[in-house]
Amino acid sequence: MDGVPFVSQNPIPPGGTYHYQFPLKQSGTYWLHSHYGLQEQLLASAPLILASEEQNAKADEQYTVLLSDYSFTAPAKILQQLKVGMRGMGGMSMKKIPATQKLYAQKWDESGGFARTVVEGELPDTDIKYDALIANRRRVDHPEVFRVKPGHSVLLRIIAGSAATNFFVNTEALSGQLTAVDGKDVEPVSGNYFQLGIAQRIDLLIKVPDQGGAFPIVAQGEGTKQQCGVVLATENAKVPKIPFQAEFAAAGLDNSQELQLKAKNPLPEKPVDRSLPCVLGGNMAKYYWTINGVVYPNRDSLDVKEGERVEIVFRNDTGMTHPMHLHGHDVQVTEIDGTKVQGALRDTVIVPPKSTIKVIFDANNPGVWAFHCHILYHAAVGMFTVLKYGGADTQFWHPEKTLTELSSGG
Ligand SMILES: [Cu+2]
Repeated sequence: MDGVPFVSQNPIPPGGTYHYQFPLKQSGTYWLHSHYGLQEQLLASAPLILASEEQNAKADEQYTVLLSDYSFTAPAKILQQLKVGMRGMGGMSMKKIPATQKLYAQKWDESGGFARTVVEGELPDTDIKYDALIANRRRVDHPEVFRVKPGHSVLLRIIAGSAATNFFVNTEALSGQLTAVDGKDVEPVSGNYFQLGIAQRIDLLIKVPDQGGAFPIVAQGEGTKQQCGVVLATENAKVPKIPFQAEFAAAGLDNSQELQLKAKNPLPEKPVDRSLPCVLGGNMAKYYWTINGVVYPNRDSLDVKEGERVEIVFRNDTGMTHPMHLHGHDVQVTEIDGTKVQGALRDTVIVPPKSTIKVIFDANNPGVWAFHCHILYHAAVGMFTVLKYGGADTQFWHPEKTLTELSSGG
């Protein structure tokens, strides 16, 4: 029961009720959102935290931060403007100005972990200029303040619930440990600057200094200076102002973080029974985005059989990063641009421009499952397909109705 209209259920009609029932097989940081039309952009979303005793024991306090992007323009109008090449509300022309500029990016070093650095580079391609980025529905001039105790360990569950914004999360003075991604534990990695793609989650374990104080946790959007955040503050600490804009725009997400991640509980060794190519293509000017050269719903499903070990080979032929999300399964990253890794288990995999990334999963959850780019407007124009098990119940799968759903505006 994952709520995808015309894939695994019918939409919930206005005034209707639907009971979702599912056994809890997992724990961790998740979120939920409308999968109908463009409603997700209207903040029809919420955190879904499945806490386990093991996770609760990790920290003295826990807080959840839901990051979103916000526009005063109706989502249907945003999509329409993208289609006529206006590149969102900023009215940017189609051709990117190639001039390089100073950008914030993530660097890795063995001693300190992930940190922020300044590089010379071009702005990454993004679709939309938003009016604001928000954290727990608040702008950065009015951030949520979590009152924490000096010396306490804090588990921050950070969720990129954005429609079209990839983030960098900056814990500034508080270096932390990345302990889980997409609800699944990884071998802890330290640092204070982390990548977080659309729909992904990171769990950060942070220690409040014994002397107390106020500590902003800031999330900056890829390709923009815009930022949002929350503040951890001990009693009586003066809460500092977080600026709306960072000094430099943030670079594009890349593979540097993913290359360092190791699943705590990797999938068992097993030969691959089936390899599914997943070529990401499209055209920014005409604004269509494809999987294996075709747009949804004009396409076949990707088919698997129960019990198989399946590999997906993502190859991104476009100039944009695509956060690829598979419903109903956790995939493990096994190869990044030719480098083999025992990577993280995830449900959303960032595929940067020109990258090839391999993941594996076990086909152990029969059904018809949505598989799509989690940039809302990419999925809406066709960067979407389904993973279908042989013999699965397809009673709700009506690809053609997806178009009706979209034209109704959401
Ligand atoms: Cu995409």
